[in-house]
Amino acid sequence: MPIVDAQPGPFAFDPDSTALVVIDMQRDFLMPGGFGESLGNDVSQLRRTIEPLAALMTAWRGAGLPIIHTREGHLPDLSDCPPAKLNRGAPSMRIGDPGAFGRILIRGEYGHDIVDELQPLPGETVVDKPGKGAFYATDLSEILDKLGTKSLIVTGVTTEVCVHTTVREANDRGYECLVLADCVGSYFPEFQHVGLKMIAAQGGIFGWVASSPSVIAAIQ
Ligand code: C5J
Repeated sequence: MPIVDAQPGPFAFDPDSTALVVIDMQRDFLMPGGFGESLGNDVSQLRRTIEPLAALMTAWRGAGLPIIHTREGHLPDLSDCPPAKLNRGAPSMRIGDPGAFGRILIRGEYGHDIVDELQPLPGETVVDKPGKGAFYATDLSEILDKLGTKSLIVTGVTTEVCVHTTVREANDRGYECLVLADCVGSYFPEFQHVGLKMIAAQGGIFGWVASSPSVIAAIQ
């Protein structure tokens, strides 16, 4: 059983029952000129995850293990977007408004899709989610059950929002979660720091934290 050096202690996982989850690596969040940057965010804080994540995905695919990509977004008629979420961005930039890369966070738009460097391969699972957590209003549980998944390696953006929400949901559903510090990103360095600490605190209250080279080494 591969073992990864992690916080708060070693993380052991069976690759045959482990999935790599790549959360919301979408152009709307990561691209210069896009939605995230237009809100005043520093996208370089997210973009630093692209290179290590690409290397991890290559190794993960090379080992024949499953990758699950997620995208946060909504139907074009916004019927799956609660008013409380929609109105949060008013009046400047709201979900569904025209942005530099199409309507913001709307399924099918260029900005809603995953950045070129991390595009899913044909046959890989892409879960479209209307919420922050990847389990809410999706069939992720059923997908993981079919794969026989017990452990998740969690990556993506943003650390304190969709990564955290998904890890908390997964933890409550009985999954062991390892979050990779170099493959998750926040626009806010202090949230990145504290967000990771919160996961591994109190003996790993939501999971473990490690870095991608140790996972790559463990599966080779
Ligand atoms: C946000 C996300 N931050 N993927 N989405 O709205 O974390």
